[in-house]
Parts: sequence; structure tokens; C-alpha cells
Amino acid sequence: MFSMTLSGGGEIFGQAVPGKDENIPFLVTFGKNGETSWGDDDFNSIFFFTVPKDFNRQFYIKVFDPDCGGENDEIQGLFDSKTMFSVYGGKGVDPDKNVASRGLKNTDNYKQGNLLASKVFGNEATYDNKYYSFGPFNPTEGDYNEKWKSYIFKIVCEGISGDDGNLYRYYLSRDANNDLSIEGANAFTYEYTFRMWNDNKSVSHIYPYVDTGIVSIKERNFDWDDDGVILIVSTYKQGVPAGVSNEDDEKVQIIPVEEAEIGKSLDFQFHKKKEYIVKNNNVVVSLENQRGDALQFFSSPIGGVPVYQPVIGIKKTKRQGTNK
Ligand SMILES: [Ca+2]
Ligand SMILES: [Ca+2]
Ligand SMILES: [Ca+2]
Ligand SMILES: [Ca+2]
Repeated sequence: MFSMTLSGGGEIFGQAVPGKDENIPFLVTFGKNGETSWGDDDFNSIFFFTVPKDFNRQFYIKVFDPDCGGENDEIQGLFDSKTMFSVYGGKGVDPDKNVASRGLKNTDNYKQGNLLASKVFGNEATYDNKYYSFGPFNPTEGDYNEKWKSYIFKIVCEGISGDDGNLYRYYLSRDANNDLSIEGANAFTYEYTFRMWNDNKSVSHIYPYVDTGIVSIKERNFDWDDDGVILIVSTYKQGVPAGVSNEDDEKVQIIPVEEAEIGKSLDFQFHKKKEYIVKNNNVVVSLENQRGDALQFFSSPIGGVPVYQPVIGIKKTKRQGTNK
């Protein structure tokens, strides 16, 4: 069960988004006049933060480099984009209870919940390469989820005008001016739009959690620019290659899940192309189970980073659909 994993797992510090183990430099959201061929298919991004109910102090949701200009960001012509970040709490936020909150379909009203804070950023030196802190928030302002024993908050990033790419990161912190994590907190999303490193030796990771009842996963990647290989690693899979997309297209494939992978995280590994550097590659990844329900990616993998464990002398169960 999820709640057991969270509490029994001990030290989960998933407050940095992208997470420490993910090795992803930035999230990216383009202005709504951007081209999807630049790597963002919907010009918005939704992340959830979970704060355990035992934590009873105020906290902040910090955004690093919220502006679109100066350092880090992707210019198209000139910097003329505006990006709005909005924090939501209260009823309607919990994506378990309210599927629209996941924002996977463009028609979904993903802004349900109480708007706690919101700010629009343009090309502003004040916030360039610096943090802006939303908050303080009280944990009880979140949407309580009994299964996770946590309050859930949502932060929505929208490229409301312009065409440039805003690169940024989040951090959930006990302090406005320092990065002080909250024990047992975590962050997750359903659709991950991120920037790859401009380094052909780098490997980035995302860690979806395989809950009870999942027998297969439909994986979609968009605008991968044919940038090397995507491998799926778990305690059971040594490295199953996934189909890769190219320019402004998507690749979808079904990956069977084994009994041994239930209740753990998978490791989707993004190995950049070795022959030459695909520069400024932005990519979108989303997953759903066999019932069409979206799977979460946790910034801090539930149960830790999965390591392949060869099965020796034990008959494998459920061999169907084993990939080559
Ligand atoms: Ca910047
Ligand atoms: Ca522009
Ligand atoms: Ca930025
Ligand atoms: Ca791309």
C-alpha cells in the first residue's frame, strides 16, 4: 500500500523538482504562441506536492528562475513571454478524487481547488536565476488524502503569452530563503515536460510508481528528437528499450508489468545520443495503466531507485509479453 511505503520508507525528501535522482536540469513551459516542435505539446505544466499530516508548520513553494529572460530560458526571436504560476489547495486538488485536476486533456478544468497564490512573470532581472517563494502556506490549506495521509497542493504553470520557453525548477521548503525539506513530503506529476542536459554522456531518469492492479503501462514520449535511447529498468527488467519519438511527433508503446514490479518504482532512463549533441532538447513523457488511468512520476522514487536483480534458479512468473 502506498501509505505504508511512504511512512515505512523512512527518509523521503522529494522536495526538489526535478528530483535529485532524476538528473534533469529544468522543467520547461513555452508561451502559448510557441510551436509544439520545440518540445512542449500543451504550454502548461501541473505538479502536486504532498505534505504529511504530521507536519504542522508553515511552508513555501519556491520557483527557481520563474522569469522568462536572461539566464536559463529558451529565446525565440526576443523574450516576450509571460508565465503564470498558480498554487491551489482545498477540495478539487486531489487527483485521486478529481481526475480533471491532472490536466491531461486540454478540455479538463485543472484549476479546481482554492487559488492560494498566483503571480505572472515576464522578462524580469529581479527574478532571473533566483528563487521566488510562494507562501507561507499552512498544511491544512491542502486537499487531504487519507490513503497517503497527506495534504495535497497543486502548482500550475501556464505560458499565457509569447513563444519563448520558460525553464524553471520547484522546491518545497520550510523556509523562504533556504532549501529546508520536509520529511516525508514528495512531489509528482502525470505529464512531465522537461529539458535534457546538453551533455551526451548524461542519463536522465523518471520514476513512475507501479500500484497494485497494474498489469501493463502505456508509455508516450513526444518530441524526443531521436536523441539516443530510452530504457526501462526495474528490479526485474535489465533495460527494455522503449520506442523513441523524433521531431514534433509522439511514440506510444505498451510495456507489460511483472508481479515482481508491483509496489515499486520503475526507472525510465533517458540516454542521450553519443554521436553528436542534440541541443536544448525538450521532451514530454506521460504514462497510463491498462485501464487508461494516468500513472504518477515521483520526484523521489517510492521505495528508492530500483536496481535490477537477476533472477537465478527461480521460475519467472507471467512471462507473457516479455520484450526483447
Ligand atoms: Ca531566466
Ligand atoms: Ca519570443
Ligand atoms: Ca525561467
Ligand atoms: Ca525535443
